Amino acid sequence: MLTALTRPVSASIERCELTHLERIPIDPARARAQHAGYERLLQSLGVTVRRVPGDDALPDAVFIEDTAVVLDEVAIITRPGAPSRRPETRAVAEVLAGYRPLRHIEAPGTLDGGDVLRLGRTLHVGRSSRTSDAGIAALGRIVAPYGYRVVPVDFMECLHLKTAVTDLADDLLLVNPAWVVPACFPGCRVVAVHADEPFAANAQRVEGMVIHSARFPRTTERIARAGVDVRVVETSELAKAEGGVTCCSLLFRAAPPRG
Ligand code: CIR
Repeated sequence: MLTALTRPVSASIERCELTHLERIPIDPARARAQHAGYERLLQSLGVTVRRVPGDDALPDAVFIEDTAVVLDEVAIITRPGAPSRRPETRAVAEVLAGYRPLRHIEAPGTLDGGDVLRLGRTLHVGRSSRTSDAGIAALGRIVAPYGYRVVPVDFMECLHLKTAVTDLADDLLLVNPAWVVPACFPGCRVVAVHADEPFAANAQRVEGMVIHSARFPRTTERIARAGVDVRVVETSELAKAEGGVTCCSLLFRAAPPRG
């Protein structure tokens, strides 16, 4: 059973962190409607959606991916790179504790879940303005006993590694080659984003399917041509807050919660 933890759009989303985008007005009601569409799509694909309680004091709370890295064996609660986002982890940890043993990234390390791309037993971790070498090293120490290896990856011009590259299948990646070098992921075939759609490399695998943003039709077409079953969802309002599709959930295989 696949479970997705999501978190509601905060009334304060207009005060979100922004790194590579200009601030433009965000309509929280429209963002909520798009987020609900995303949750409905997950449900239609057979995913159990569980909402972590919202908190209007936390503008970026909807981007729950950044607060944890959930593996089959353990969940790692992150220490987000943006100080404004650190209080987001508490409520997520409370819910995740029902599904996995918890470990934590401790100060001074920082790590955002959006920088962690898991390919099999390898965690590719982007070095970013949010994720520090100390955070990457701490993650490596936590996951090594479970048989995972951590590989740091350099990328540029976007917020998180998973803005630049995500997986479409076990050996197939969706990449913006201007932002991350595909050779960082040996043995994988690559679908490149359309040149007019640089932000299109963020897609989310759900069972045999992939969720992609309706903002990038030319890249969606390339994904479909690669033989991938792709479903689209509106994300224009959340994109103004520098969010994509993966960042709106923590997706993991779960037995029913323990407590
Ligand atoms: C931030 O800057 O932290 C948020 N406004 C957007 C986070 C998006 N997260 C993600 O792509 N994993």
